[in-house]
Amino acid sequence: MSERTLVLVKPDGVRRGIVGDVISRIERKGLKLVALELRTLERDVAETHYEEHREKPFFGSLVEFITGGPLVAMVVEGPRAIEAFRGLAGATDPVAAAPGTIRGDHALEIQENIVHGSDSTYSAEREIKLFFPNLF
Ligand code: IDP
Repeated sequence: MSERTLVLVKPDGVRRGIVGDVISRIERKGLKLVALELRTLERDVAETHYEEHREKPFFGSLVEFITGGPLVAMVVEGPRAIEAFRGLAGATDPVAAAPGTIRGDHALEIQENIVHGSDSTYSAEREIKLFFPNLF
């Protein structure tokens, strides 16, 4: 059974020219792109996207970072796409992320960790609706 996940190449990934590598890993894995957009997030969209972190000390800085330049948003589809993409991304902290993963290969900072991938079917649906309201 196929499912969908929201993937972001965050502004650090776009700035550093890693978009092609991320898309290439998604396609190599056999996952399919069903929507893709380059955009700079408005503050309210960023705050909604990260609403589960609203009370965290890094929330303000995270919103500044994610709105600080263009990002690439994608909807990716395939069998267990949520788990499959999180496997490609690696652990949240890039220092702990395994080599061979996107974060393990490209980053050192926990905030500027290149990509986002939805963490559950509930978040995937919520995030896809937020970024691509016309897809449903
Ligand atoms: P995830 O992106 O791997 O699902 P979450 O814990 O949901 O990880 O955190 C969301 C994002 O918030 C992370 O990808 C990272 O950019 C940022 N973040 C998480 N923990 C910290 C922190 O301790 N300091 C600064 N930023 C953080």
